[in-house]
Amino acid sequence: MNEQVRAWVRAARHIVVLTGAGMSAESGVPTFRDAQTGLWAQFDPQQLATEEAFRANPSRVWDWYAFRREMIIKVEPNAGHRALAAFARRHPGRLTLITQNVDGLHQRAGSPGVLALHGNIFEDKWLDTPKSCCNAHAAVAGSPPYCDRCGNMLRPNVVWFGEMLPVEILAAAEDAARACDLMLVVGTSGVVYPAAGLARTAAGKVVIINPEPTDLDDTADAVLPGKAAELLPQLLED
Ligand code: BJW
Repeated sequence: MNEQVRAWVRAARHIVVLTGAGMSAESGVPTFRDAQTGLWAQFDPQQLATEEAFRANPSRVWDWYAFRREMIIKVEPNAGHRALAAFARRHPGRLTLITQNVDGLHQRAGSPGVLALHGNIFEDKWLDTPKSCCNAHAAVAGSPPYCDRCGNMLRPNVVWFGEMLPVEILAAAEDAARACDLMLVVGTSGVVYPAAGLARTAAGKVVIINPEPTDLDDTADAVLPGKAAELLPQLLED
């Protein structure tokens, strides 16, 4: 089956790669939904990944993201991230990389034009619409930092449940999915929408790369049971 998929890669004029948390698992970043080690195995997403949770307990949510930032800053892109970046360098314009990950590892590996659907954990933004007094550089240090004039708080620039994805990035991802001849869906459980819906609207063949079954397997032309950092370098070498 790998040989069949390698042939599809070689023949495809426009490849879309949609990645999720499993893409970074071999770098040492926990996934969300793994039953033993996933982030949600220890924490309830509704208590951490919603605006409502942040407003109810800002320091708890801020500290959880601060903990994850400290963890992610210490890890490195893996062979899968590097294989994607190298392919894009060798084949300019042939690969569109869409990620649900907020860890920035694709960008650190050198992938150009990454469409980051769920934001960037290393950026902050104001919780409420900023007023003229809100200056992120002058925010009072705290957990979370805040504006000393109006009390507005900084929050991580990630997309929580119930929030809209960045409109232009989602539109570009949808266009790419509708125009591709091959989509590789790597390391995602496929349960979170609208990201998972991209695989269902892909114009071309869909290949799942994941050691476990996913909610998107029914839409796939091929399922490769394996790990991202092992399979991507094999599939993407010329
Ligand atoms: C490996 C591996 C290895 C391990 N190699 N693989 C339609 C139907 C149903 C519900 C909805 C719907 N449309 C919208 C919704 C609601 C909601 C949703 O999807 N809910 C479902 C959970 C039921 N969606 C939203 O709320 C979205 N917003 C939205 O729709 O706005 C529109 C709107 C707004 C208001 C009113 C009306 C409409 C926003 C979703 C935001 C998701 N945010 C999070 C948190 C980001 C910040 C943070 O990091 O804290 O994004 S949740 C979390 O899940 C994170 C991830 O990006 C996302 C996806 O998870 P992912 O990447 O798939 O990880 P896992 O852990 O689930 O899977 C890892 C996989 O890797 C596993 O399969 C492993 O086997 C595998 N793996 N090792 C390869 N080595």
